Amino acid sequence: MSAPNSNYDPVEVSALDPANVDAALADALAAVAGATDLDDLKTVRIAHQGDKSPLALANREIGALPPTAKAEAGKRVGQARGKLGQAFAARQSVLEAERDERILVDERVDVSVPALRRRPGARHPIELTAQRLVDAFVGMGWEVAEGPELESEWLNFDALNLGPDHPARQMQDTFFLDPVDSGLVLRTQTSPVQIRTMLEQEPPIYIVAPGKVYRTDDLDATHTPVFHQIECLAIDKGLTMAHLRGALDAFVRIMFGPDTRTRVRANYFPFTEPSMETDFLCFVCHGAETWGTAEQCRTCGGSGWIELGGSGMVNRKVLRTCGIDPDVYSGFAFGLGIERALMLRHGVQGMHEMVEGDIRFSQQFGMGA
Ligand code: FA5
Repeated sequence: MSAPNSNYDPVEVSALDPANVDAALADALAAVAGATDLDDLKTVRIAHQGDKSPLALANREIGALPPTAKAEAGKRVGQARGKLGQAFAARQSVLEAERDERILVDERVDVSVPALRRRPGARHPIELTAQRLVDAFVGMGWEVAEGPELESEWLNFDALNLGPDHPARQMQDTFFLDPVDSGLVLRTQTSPVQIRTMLEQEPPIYIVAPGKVYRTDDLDATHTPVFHQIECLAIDKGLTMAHLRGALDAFVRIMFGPDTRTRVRANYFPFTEPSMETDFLCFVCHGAETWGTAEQCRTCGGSGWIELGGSGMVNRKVLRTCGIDPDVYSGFAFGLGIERALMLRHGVQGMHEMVEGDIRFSQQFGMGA
């Protein structure tokens, strides 16, 4: 191995030649000045400051010089690299400022442009009405009960004293499920929730059960094939028709206001005995008998009373089916259609409006945006 060359003159090493160093610096400074954006500057940096750049190569040559030559060559190359570093830093801040300026322009948000308003949905008045009724009963200590919409025929009919040959089974037009012997139906009423509850719980029982029900009715002003009912059931010792009247009155007052009056008339439901139909005093004409007159009330048809729903004392047969001794316990139940109640309460002209799902319908009741 040979010793370092003590006569070495940096001018003889072409990379360290002052003219070449100056030229390399001039090239680099020109490239820095010509960089138009930060990506460009990055490429220039690799070419003129990277390991293979002329100034980096010159710098490497210094190590091989004799000590006497190192200082001068080192100063020359060092100064060139320093100037280049400063040029890079200065160009970088200029290009960064330009980029920030451009972003501010490109991504400018015009706050004066009217916003595209996405209107939120609204809860349907039927749902809110059901909720209001449920809340009222929960406030009196009753519990909420639920059942499936796909129900067994036995619970929807048989257990409610509507055997297969019972003529009243035809009262409710039913959607049966394929195959017909599956024994499943879309429930036609919320009354099977009564049976489910009585089979599962010991009395005393006080439940309220809102839910969706299905019948093969055509859509018209007062019918829809999918509608909602709310069912109430109370089983306890010593319950009588008076308790049923009291519960119904409370129910009606909450729903239709404190001055609403009810009346009951005889009716027939296989699962209640005796059974009643409950009417409430028309909230528009307040019971005026306007039938056949020029002022006939459109809401109640002039009778002065509006049909609310079915009710009655729970049939002893139904109690026995559910394992409850009818000599110890008695109970009452009632069920009404929520659409009808809403229609009558708010003067809604027909069922169509309720099922169309137009948010403007809900907005009439102050619901939604
Ligand atoms: C029943 O469904 C009984 N389960 C109610 C009952 C419960 C009686 C507990 C006794 C004890 P009904 O078939 O009458 O009864 O229906 C009750 C209410 O549902 C009706 O008063 C009416 O308000 C509503 N309703 C019935 N059919 C429709 C329909 N197609 N569209 C909208 N509402 C309906």
